Amino acid sequence: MTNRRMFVAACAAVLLPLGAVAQSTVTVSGVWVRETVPGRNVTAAYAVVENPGSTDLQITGAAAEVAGRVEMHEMTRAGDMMKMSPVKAITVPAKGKVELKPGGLHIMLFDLKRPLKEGETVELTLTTDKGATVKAQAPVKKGMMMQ
Ligand SMILES: [Cu+2]
Repeated sequence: MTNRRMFVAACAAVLLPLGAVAQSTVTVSGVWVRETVPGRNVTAAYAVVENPGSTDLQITGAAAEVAGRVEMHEMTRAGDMMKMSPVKAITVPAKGKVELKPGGLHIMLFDLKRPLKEGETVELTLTTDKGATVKAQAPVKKGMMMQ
């Protein structure tokens, strides 16, 4: 009898966190941060954000230890020019993904506390509208100039 009760308790402990994850969080892969240009304390971060759950989620916040201020941006074409503007939230569709990439949606890091060099790693934190927080270790890489 004692054994059976312990088994049930162990199952409950494993199942509860998994259920919560499936509903409220996103997974982040392919994350990277662009190496800073000398003299500039601004850069951008990119990632693929997937939503394994069955309801749409929104990324409503982004933060980085190295940046004083972080915004989510989108690039849009205005005639021959690309222009970027802040967005309040990025929707990640249920069972789908959003790609944050050069020339599209991206995360902008302002007021960097130090220059970022290829080879180091920066911690990024994303927050969803359901209150989940996802941390990712983003390697710093050289990239094209286009943000
Ligand atoms: Cu930007």
